[in-house]
Amino acid sequence: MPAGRTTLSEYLSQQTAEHQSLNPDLSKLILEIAKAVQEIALLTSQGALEGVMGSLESQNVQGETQKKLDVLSDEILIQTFQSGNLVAGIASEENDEPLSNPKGGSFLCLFDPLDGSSNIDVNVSVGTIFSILSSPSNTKPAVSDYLQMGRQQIAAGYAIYGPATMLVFSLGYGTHGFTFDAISGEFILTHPTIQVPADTSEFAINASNERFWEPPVSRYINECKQGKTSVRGRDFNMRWIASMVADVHRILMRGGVFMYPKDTKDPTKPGRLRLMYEANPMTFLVEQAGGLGSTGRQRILDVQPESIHQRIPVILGSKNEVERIESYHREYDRAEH
Ligand code: AFP
Repeated sequence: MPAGRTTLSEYLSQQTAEHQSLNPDLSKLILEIAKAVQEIALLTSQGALEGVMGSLESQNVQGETQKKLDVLSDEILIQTFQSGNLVAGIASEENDEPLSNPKGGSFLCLFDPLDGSSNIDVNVSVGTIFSILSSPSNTKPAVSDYLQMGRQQIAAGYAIYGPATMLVFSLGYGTHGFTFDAISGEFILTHPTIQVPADTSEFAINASNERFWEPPVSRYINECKQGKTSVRGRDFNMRWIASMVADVHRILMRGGVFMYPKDTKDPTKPGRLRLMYEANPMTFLVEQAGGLGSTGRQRILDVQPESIHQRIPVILGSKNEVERIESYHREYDRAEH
Protein backbone atom coordinates (compact mmCIF):
# COMPACT_ATOMS: atom_id res chain seq x y z
CA MET A 1 0.00 0.00 0.00
CA PRO A 2 1.63 3.30 -1.09
CA ALA A 3 2.53 5.55 1.85
CA GLY A 4 -0.03 8.06 3.04
CA ARG A 5 -3.03 6.04 1.89
CA THR A 6 -5.58 5.26 4.60
CA THR A 7 -7.82 2.27 3.98
CA LEU A 8 -11.43 2.15 5.13
CA SER A 9 -10.65 -0.33 7.89
CA GLU A 10 -7.71 1.80 9.11
CA TYR A 11 -9.94 4.88 9.13
CA LEU A 12 -12.67 3.08 11.08
CA SER A 13 -10.16 1.81 13.66
CA GLN A 14 -8.83 5.37 14.07
CA GLN A 15 -12.34 6.77 14.51
CA THR A 16 -13.34 4.13 17.06
CA ALA A 17 -10.16 4.85 19.05
CA GLU A 18 -10.69 8.63 18.83
CA HIS A 19 -14.41 8.67 19.69
CA GLN A 20 -15.23 6.59 22.77
CA SER A 21 -18.94 6.94 22.05
CA LEU A 22 -18.62 5.05 18.78
CA ASN A 23 -19.92 1.47 18.99
CA PRO A 24 -17.16 -0.79 17.51
CA ASP A 25 -19.91 -2.86 15.88
CA LEU A 26 -20.74 0.20 13.75
CA SER A 27 -17.34 -0.09 12.08
CA LYS A 28 -17.99 -3.78 11.41
CA LEU A 29 -21.34 -2.85 9.84
CA ILE A 30 -19.75 -0.23 7.57
CA LEU A 31 -17.21 -2.83 6.43
CA GLU A 32 -20.05 -5.28 5.67
CA ILE A 33 -21.82 -2.60 3.65
CA ALA A 34 -18.56 -1.87 1.81
CA LYS A 35 -18.33 -5.53 0.76
CA ALA A 36 -21.93 -5.48 -0.50
CA VAL A 37 -21.15 -2.28 -2.41
CA GLN A 38 -18.23 -4.02 -4.13
CA GLU A 39 -20.57 -6.79 -5.28
CA ILE A 40 -23.14 -4.30 -6.57
CA ALA A 41 -20.40 -2.25 -8.27
CA LEU A 42 -19.22 -5.37 -10.12
CA LEU A 43 -22.76 -6.09 -11.32
CA THR A 44 -23.41 -2.52 -12.49
CA SER A 45 -19.98 -2.33 -14.19
CA GLN A 46 -20.79 -5.44 -16.24
CA GLY A 47 -23.93 -3.73 -17.56
CA ALA A 48 -25.53 -5.53 -20.50
CA LEU A 49 -22.81 -8.19 -20.42
CA GLU A 50 -24.37 -9.72 -17.31
CA GLY A 51 -27.90 -9.73 -18.70
CA VAL A 52 -28.93 -7.62 -15.72
CA MET A 53 -30.23 -4.66 -17.67
CA GLY A 54 -33.84 -3.89 -18.32
CA SER A 55 -37.00 -4.16 -16.27
CA LEU A 56 -38.89 -6.96 -14.61
CA GLU A 57 -42.63 -7.50 -14.76
CA SER A 58 -42.77 -6.74 -11.03
CA GLN A 59 -43.41 -3.43 -9.27
CA ASN A 60 -42.10 -2.21 -5.90
CA VAL A 61 -44.11 -0.74 -3.04
CA GLN A 62 -43.96 2.61 -4.82
CA GLY A 63 -45.75 1.09 -7.78
CA GLU A 64 -42.58 1.56 -9.84
CA THR A 65 -41.38 -1.01 -12.33
CA GLN A 66 -38.38 -2.79 -10.87
CA LYS A 67 -35.13 -3.11 -12.79
CA LYS A 68 -33.29 -6.40 -12.58
CA LEU A 69 -30.39 -4.61 -10.89
CA ASP A 70 -32.75 -3.07 -8.31
CA VAL A 71 -33.79 -6.52 -7.16
CA LEU A 72 -30.29 -8.04 -7.36
CA SER A 73 -28.83 -5.15 -5.35
CA ASP A 74 -31.62 -5.51 -2.80
CA GLU A 75 -30.91 -9.24 -2.47
CA ILE A 76 -27.18 -8.63 -1.97
CA LEU A 77 -27.85 -6.16 0.86
CA ILE A 78 -30.50 -8.33 2.55
CA GLN A 79 -28.15 -11.35 2.41
CA THR A 80 -25.34 -9.21 3.84
CA PHE A 81 -27.37 -7.98 6.80
CA GLN A 82 -29.05 -11.29 7.56
CA SER A 83 -25.82 -13.30 7.49
CA GLY A 84 -24.48 -11.23 10.41
CA ASN A 85 -25.70 -10.38 13.93
CA LEU A 86 -25.27 -6.61 13.74
CA VAL A 87 -28.62 -5.55 12.26
CA ALA A 88 -31.90 -6.46 13.98
CA GLY A 89 -34.00 -5.33 11.04
CA ILE A 90 -33.88 -3.79 7.58
CA ALA A 91 -36.25 -1.67 5.53
CA SER A 92 -35.76 -1.30 1.80
CA GLU A 93 -37.39 0.72 -0.94
CA GLU A 94 -37.91 -2.57 -2.76
CA ASN A 95 -39.83 -4.35 0.01
CA ASP A 96 -43.29 -3.46 1.33
CA GLU A 97 -42.56 -4.53 4.92
CA PRO A 98 -39.35 -4.39 6.96
CA LEU A 99 -37.48 -7.68 7.43
CA SER A 100 -36.30 -8.88 10.84
CA ASN A 101 -32.96 -10.64 11.18
CA PRO A 102 -33.36 -13.93 13.10
CA LYS A 103 -29.82 -13.46 14.43
CA GLY A 104 -30.77 -10.08 15.97
CA GLY A 105 -28.55 -7.02 16.27
CA SER A 106 -28.28 -3.54 17.76
CA PHE A 107 -28.88 -1.54 14.56
CA LEU A 108 -31.65 -0.92 12.05
CA CYS A 109 -30.66 -0.30 8.44
CA LEU A 110 -32.87 1.43 5.88
CA PHE A 111 -31.74 1.63 2.29
CA ASP A 112 -32.45 2.35 -1.33
CA PRO A 113 -30.46 -0.48 -2.90
CA LEU A 114 -30.09 1.14 -6.30
CA ASP A 115 -31.13 4.77 -6.51
CA GLY A 116 -31.48 6.30 -9.94
CA SER A 117 -32.23 2.95 -11.50
CA SER A 118 -34.02 4.50 -14.48
CA ASN A 119 -30.50 5.54 -15.51
CA ILE A 120 -29.09 2.00 -15.52
CA ASP A 121 -29.99 1.15 -19.11
CA VAL A 122 -28.38 4.37 -20.35
CA ASN A 123 -25.15 3.86 -18.37
CA VAL A 124 -25.48 6.91 -16.12
CA SER A 125 -24.19 6.87 -12.52
CA VAL A 126 -26.47 5.21 -9.95
CA GLY A 127 -25.99 4.56 -6.25
CA THR A 128 -26.92 2.83 -3.01
CA ILE A 129 -28.16 4.94 -0.08
CA PHE A 130 -28.20 3.70 3.53
CA SER A 131 -29.33 5.03 6.91
CA ILE A 132 -28.37 3.42 10.24
CA LEU A 133 -30.42 3.76 13.42
CA SER A 134 -30.08 2.22 16.86
CA SER A 135 -32.55 -0.63 17.30
CA PRO A 136 -34.72 -0.32 20.43
CA SER A 137 -35.10 -4.13 20.44
CA ASN A 138 -32.39 -6.67 19.62
CA THR A 139 -34.79 -8.93 17.76
CA LYS A 140 -38.07 -8.54 15.86
CA PRO A 141 -38.13 -4.73 15.82
CA ALA A 142 -41.62 -3.29 15.34
CA VAL A 143 -42.37 -0.92 12.44
CA SER A 144 -42.60 1.90 15.00
CA ASP A 145 -38.95 1.22 15.96
CA TYR A 146 -37.92 2.39 12.47
CA LEU A 147 -39.89 5.65 12.65
CA GLN A 148 -37.09 7.69 14.22
CA MET A 149 -36.35 11.28 13.20
CA GLY A 150 -33.40 11.83 10.88
CA ARG A 151 -31.54 13.60 13.68
CA GLN A 152 -31.44 10.23 15.49
CA GLN A 153 -29.41 8.53 12.74
CA ILE A 154 -26.11 7.20 14.09
CA ALA A 155 -24.61 6.88 10.62
CA ALA A 156 -25.57 7.30 6.97
CA GLY A 157 -23.91 7.03 3.60
CA TYR A 158 -24.06 6.20 -0.05
CA ALA A 159 -22.11 4.40 -2.71
CA ILE A 160 -21.91 5.99 -6.14
CA TYR A 161 -21.23 3.68 -9.08
CA GLY A 162 -19.71 6.18 -11.47
CA PRO A 163 -16.44 6.43 -13.38
CA ALA A 164 -15.08 5.56 -9.92
CA THR A 165 -16.92 3.62 -7.23
CA MET A 166 -16.97 5.74 -4.10
CA LEU A 167 -18.30 5.23 -0.59
CA VAL A 168 -19.26 8.45 1.21
CA PHE A 169 -20.49 8.23 4.79
CA SER A 170 -20.63 9.87 8.19
CA LEU A 171 -20.55 8.37 11.68
CA GLY A 172 -21.55 11.75 13.10
CA TYR A 173 -18.03 13.17 12.98
CA GLY A 174 -17.92 14.78 9.56
CA THR A 175 -18.55 13.38 6.08
CA HIS A 176 -15.71 11.50 4.38
CA GLY A 177 -15.25 9.97 0.93
CA PHE A 178 -13.46 6.75 -0.02
CA THR A 179 -12.56 5.64 -3.54
CA PHE A 180 -12.47 1.94 -4.42
CA ASP A 181 -9.05 0.80 -5.66
CA ALA A 182 -9.69 -2.24 -7.85
CA ILE A 183 -5.98 -3.13 -7.76
CA SER A 184 -5.71 -3.46 -3.98
CA GLY A 185 -9.39 -4.25 -3.45
CA GLU A 186 -9.52 -1.55 -0.77
CA PHE A 187 -11.58 1.61 -0.26
CA ILE A 188 -9.05 4.44 0.15
CA LEU A 189 -9.72 7.71 2.00
CA THR A 190 -9.58 10.31 -0.80
CA HIS A 191 -12.01 13.01 0.41
CA PRO A 192 -11.55 13.58 4.18
CA THR A 193 -13.86 16.06 5.94
CA ILE A 194 -15.93 17.14 2.95
CA GLN A 195 -17.26 20.72 3.20
CA VAL A 196 -20.21 22.06 1.18
CA PRO A 197 -19.60 25.72 0.20
CA ALA A 198 -22.24 27.93 1.88
CA ASP A 199 -22.89 29.77 -1.40
CA THR A 200 -23.36 28.38 -4.87
CA SER A 201 -24.22 29.31 -8.45
CA GLU A 202 -25.57 25.89 -9.42
CA PHE A 203 -29.05 24.45 -8.88
CA ALA A 204 -30.48 21.02 -9.63
CA ILE A 205 -34.19 20.52 -10.30
CA ASN A 206 -36.38 18.70 -12.83
CA ALA A 207 -37.52 21.84 -14.68
CA SER A 208 -40.21 19.90 -16.59
CA ASN A 209 -42.30 20.11 -13.40
CA GLU A 210 -42.23 23.93 -13.35
CA ARG A 211 -45.97 24.37 -13.84
CA PHE A 212 -46.60 22.27 -10.70
CA TRP A 213 -44.26 24.16 -8.33
CA GLU A 214 -45.38 26.35 -5.41
CA PRO A 215 -44.72 30.11 -5.88
CA PRO A 216 -41.68 30.29 -3.52
CA VAL A 217 -39.92 27.60 -5.59
CA SER A 218 -40.80 29.34 -8.86
CA ARG A 219 -39.55 32.63 -7.39
CA TYR A 220 -36.18 31.12 -6.44
CA ILE A 221 -35.66 29.29 -9.76
CA ASN A 222 -36.72 32.33 -11.85
CA GLU A 223 -34.20 34.52 -10.00
CA CYS A 224 -31.49 31.93 -10.74
CA LYS A 225 -32.50 31.84 -14.43
CA GLN A 226 -32.51 35.64 -14.66
CA GLY A 227 -29.02 35.58 -13.17
CA LYS A 228 -27.17 38.93 -13.26
CA THR A 229 -30.41 40.77 -14.15
CA SER A 230 -32.10 39.53 -10.96
CA VAL A 231 -31.67 40.33 -7.26
CA ARG A 232 -29.06 37.54 -7.27
CA GLY A 233 -26.66 39.69 -9.31
CA ARG A 234 -24.89 36.67 -10.76
CA ASP A 235 -25.53 33.99 -13.33
CA PHE A 236 -26.37 30.41 -12.32
CA ASN A 237 -25.87 27.03 -13.93
CA MET A 238 -28.30 24.08 -13.87
CA ARG A 239 -27.66 20.35 -13.61
CA TRP A 240 -30.16 17.45 -13.35
CA ILE A 241 -28.83 13.88 -13.53
CA ALA A 242 -32.08 12.38 -12.18
CA SER A 243 -30.01 10.18 -9.90
CA MET A 244 -30.13 11.68 -6.42
CA VAL A 245 -26.85 10.07 -5.41
CA ALA A 246 -25.03 11.63 -8.38
CA ASP A 247 -26.65 15.05 -7.95
CA VAL A 248 -25.96 15.16 -4.20
CA HIS A 249 -22.41 13.85 -4.68
CA ARG A 250 -21.73 16.77 -7.03
CA ILE A 251 -23.08 19.15 -4.39
CA LEU A 252 -20.83 17.62 -1.71
CA MET A 253 -17.88 18.03 -4.06
CA ARG A 254 -18.49 21.61 -5.28
CA GLY A 255 -21.63 23.05 -3.69
CA GLY A 256 -25.08 23.59 -5.17
CA VAL A 257 -28.69 23.13 -4.21
CA PHE A 258 -30.75 20.02 -5.02
CA MET A 259 -34.49 20.45 -5.18
CA TYR A 260 -37.30 17.96 -5.49
CA PRO A 261 -39.96 20.21 -3.94
CA LYS A 262 -43.59 19.67 -3.07
CA ASP A 263 -45.62 20.10 -6.25
CA THR A 264 -49.20 19.72 -7.41
CA LYS A 265 -48.38 17.10 -10.05
CA ASP A 266 -49.80 14.39 -7.77
CA PRO A 267 -51.60 16.05 -4.84
CA THR A 268 -51.57 12.71 -2.99
CA LYS A 269 -47.76 12.85 -2.84
CA PRO A 270 -46.00 15.54 -0.71
CA GLY A 271 -42.89 15.00 -2.83
CA ARG A 272 -41.23 12.32 -4.92
CA LEU A 273 -38.35 11.33 -2.66
CA ARG A 274 -38.64 9.07 0.39
CA LEU A 275 -37.88 10.41 3.83
CA MET A 276 -36.38 7.37 5.54
CA TYR A 277 -33.88 6.07 2.99
CA GLU A 278 -33.24 9.01 0.67
CA ALA A 279 -33.90 12.41 2.30
CA ASN A 280 -32.75 11.57 5.84
CA PRO A 281 -29.43 9.89 5.01
CA MET A 282 -28.53 12.45 2.32
CA THR A 283 -29.43 15.34 4.64
CA PHE A 284 -27.36 13.81 7.45
CA LEU A 285 -24.33 13.70 5.14
CA VAL A 286 -24.85 17.22 3.79
CA GLU A 287 -25.37 18.74 7.25
CA GLN A 288 -22.29 16.91 8.58
CA ALA A 289 -20.50 18.72 5.72
CA GLY A 290 -21.86 22.16 6.67
CA GLY A 291 -24.88 22.27 4.36
CA LEU A 292 -28.62 22.15 5.14
CA GLY A 293 -31.65 19.99 4.27
CA SER A 294 -35.20 21.34 4.39
CA THR A 295 -38.71 20.62 3.15
CA GLY A 296 -38.90 24.39 2.55
CA ARG A 297 -40.92 24.73 5.74
CA GLN A 298 -39.12 22.37 8.15
CA ARG A 299 -35.62 20.93 8.56
CA ILE A 300 -35.74 17.39 7.18
CA LEU A 301 -33.93 15.84 10.15
CA ASP A 302 -36.66 17.16 12.49
CA VAL A 303 -39.55 15.55 10.61
CA GLN A 304 -41.31 12.89 12.71
CA PRO A 305 -41.76 9.93 10.34
CA GLU A 306 -45.26 8.46 10.04
CA SER A 307 -44.52 5.56 7.71
CA ILE A 308 -41.43 3.83 6.34
CA HIS A 309 -42.10 4.67 2.68
CA GLN A 310 -43.43 8.19 3.18
CA ARG A 311 -42.38 10.85 0.68
CA ILE A 312 -41.15 14.36 1.48
CA PRO A 313 -40.15 17.55 -0.33
CA VAL A 314 -36.36 17.92 -0.49
CA ILE A 315 -34.28 21.12 -0.69
CA LEU A 316 -30.69 20.18 0.08
CA GLY A 317 -27.20 21.68 -0.21
CA SER A 318 -25.41 25.01 0.22
CA LYS A 319 -26.52 26.56 3.51
CA ASN A 320 -27.17 30.13 2.33
CA GLU A 321 -29.24 28.96 -0.64
CA VAL A 322 -31.39 26.59 1.44
CA GLU A 323 -31.98 29.36 4.00
CA ARG A 324 -32.98 31.75 1.20
CA ILE A 325 -35.50 29.23 -0.16
CA GLU A 326 -36.88 28.68 3.36
CA SER A 327 -37.32 32.47 3.72
CA TYR A 328 -39.26 32.58 0.43
CA HIS A 329 -41.58 29.86 1.79
CA ARG A 330 -42.11 31.83 5.04
CA GLU A 331 -42.91 35.04 3.12
CA TYR A 332 -45.34 33.14 0.91
CA ASP A 333 -47.07 31.37 3.80
CA ARG A 334 -47.41 34.65 5.75
CA ALA A 335 -48.95 36.39 2.72
CA GLU A 336 -51.36 33.49 2.17
CA HIS A 337 -52.85 33.55 5.67
P1 AFP B 1 -35.45 6.07 -10.03
O1 AFP B 1 -34.74 5.24 -9.00
O2 AFP B 1 -36.83 5.57 -10.37
O3 AFP B 1 -34.60 6.34 -11.25
O4 AFP B 1 -35.74 7.50 -9.35
C1 AFP B 1 -34.61 8.24 -9.00
C2 AFP B 1 -35.08 9.29 -8.01
O5 AFP B 1 -35.74 8.68 -6.94
C3 AFP B 1 -33.92 10.14 -7.54
O6 AFP B 1 -32.71 9.45 -7.53
C4 AFP B 1 -33.89 11.28 -8.55
O7 AFP B 1 -33.37 12.47 -8.01
C5 AFP B 1 -35.35 11.43 -8.92
O8 AFP B 1 -35.97 10.17 -8.67
C6 AFP B 1 -35.50 11.77 -10.37
O9 AFP B 1 -36.89 12.02 -10.57
P2 AFP B 1 -37.37 12.46 -12.04
O10 AFP B 1 -37.21 11.25 -12.90
O11 AFP B 1 -38.82 12.89 -11.82
O12 AFP B 1 -36.49 13.60 -12.48
